[in-house]
Amino acid sequence: MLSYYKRACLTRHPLAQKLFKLMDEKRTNLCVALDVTSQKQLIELADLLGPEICVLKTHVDILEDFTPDLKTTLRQLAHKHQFLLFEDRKFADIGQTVSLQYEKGIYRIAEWADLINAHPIPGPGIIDGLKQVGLPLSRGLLLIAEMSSAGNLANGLYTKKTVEMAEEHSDFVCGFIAQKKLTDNPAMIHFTPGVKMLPGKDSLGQRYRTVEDAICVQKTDVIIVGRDITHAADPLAAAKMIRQTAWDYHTAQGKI
Ligand code: 5BU
Repeated sequence: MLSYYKRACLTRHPLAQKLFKLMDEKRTNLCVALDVTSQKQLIELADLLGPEICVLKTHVDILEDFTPDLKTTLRQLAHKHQFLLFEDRKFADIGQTVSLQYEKGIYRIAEWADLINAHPIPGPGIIDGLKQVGLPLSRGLLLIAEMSSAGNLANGLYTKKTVEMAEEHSDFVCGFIAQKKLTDNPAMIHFTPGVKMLPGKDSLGQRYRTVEDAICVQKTDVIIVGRDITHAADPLAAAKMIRQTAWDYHTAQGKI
């Protein structure tokens, strides 16, 4: 197994290099999903949990009090605690439309988010549209190759074609949202949502695998954890525990 440091040397994608080095130096492969609806909550949690994470995942469109200065605050926190910002926008339209959704509108995602993701369903034009905006800014795109939710349609040939599409656009695509490792290409980073300390599901189709399963069995790189941290009685203690557990499993895989 290659270390994240070695993988940083094996990719020419500037953002992937940055993330691999950050994970290696900070010793964390935890991405926290802060699905909160007020800016105050988002900023407080980002500041509190920032030291534990490699990536902060947001859904800015669920904020009820969004103001444009949030992007400056998030960038300052990302710099202070050394994490990347990932807006989980799940783009899914034709190239022309997604390029506008990425660059324009009230959220101006391209200005502040290091990472974004997209459904490959529209075909490679979606990558070209996003790349046009993101490549000059050294941003990165994750393709959604698999989902965590019950009954989802992203499997089999769809997932296989997604991997091919990513490889063909590896100047901008730096990895996947997936439930397991999909390629041996060391440049591609696998992010896995639907992770908790204990397995289970929620009442709306979300399915959870454990940290151990995600890292040791499915061989993913980064675990995305939301409510197991944000809904814990002590979010910082939960984040510290999950971070340590995930890193211990990672190092036990011989990736050090
Ligand atoms: P949770 O609270 O740990 O269930 O949050 C999971 C987050 O990951 C949430 O923000 C989802 O939008 C996101 N997610 C997911 O759960 N499953 C997927 O397949 C994808 C994203 Br893609």
